[in-house]
Amino acid sequence: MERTLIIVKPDGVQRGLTGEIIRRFEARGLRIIGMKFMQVPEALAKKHYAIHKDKPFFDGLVKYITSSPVVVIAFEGTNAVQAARNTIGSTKPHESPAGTIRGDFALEIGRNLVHGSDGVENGENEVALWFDAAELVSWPRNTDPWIFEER
Ligand code: DAT
Ligand code: MG
Repeated sequence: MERTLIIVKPDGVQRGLTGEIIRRFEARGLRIIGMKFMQVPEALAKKHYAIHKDKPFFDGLVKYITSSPVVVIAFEGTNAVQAARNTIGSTKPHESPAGTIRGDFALEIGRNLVHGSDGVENGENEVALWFDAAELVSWPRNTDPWIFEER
């Protein structure tokens, strides 16, 4: 079972799109295993975006994600990482197809509403970075057999 870290970024929360964004992942079939509302500490933002630390947009990215509260969700599911990325859309919202979160609600790269892990290993690592083990709940959802095929 894969894990993916989703963040409703400050613009998503400020614009009142938190519910709409979570709804799409939930409707897709992903199972919530952790969720919290928080102001992101600068040190955590820098760790999360460490891969971009030498990019010209790094400082702006850290400023954006720490500028106002976010909602962080850990999801679990088969193919969770790629499925969530497809639900989110492209990094540049104006190139993102209609029907995706960014394609439906965003226009600019620096206001792209939502984060999702970009690989299976990153999904594991990001969930571990943002959540303590005690904040994650492992639970059998009654609809699981209707969403996850038995193998
Ligand atoms: P994504 O959020 O689609 O996973 P990413 O991991 O490549 O995209 O980059 C993280 C964030 O950094 C992205 O959501 C917006 C910002 N970003 C990426 N490339 C950028 C660029 N060329 N100019 C400005 N901001 C950029
Ligand atoms: Mg990314």
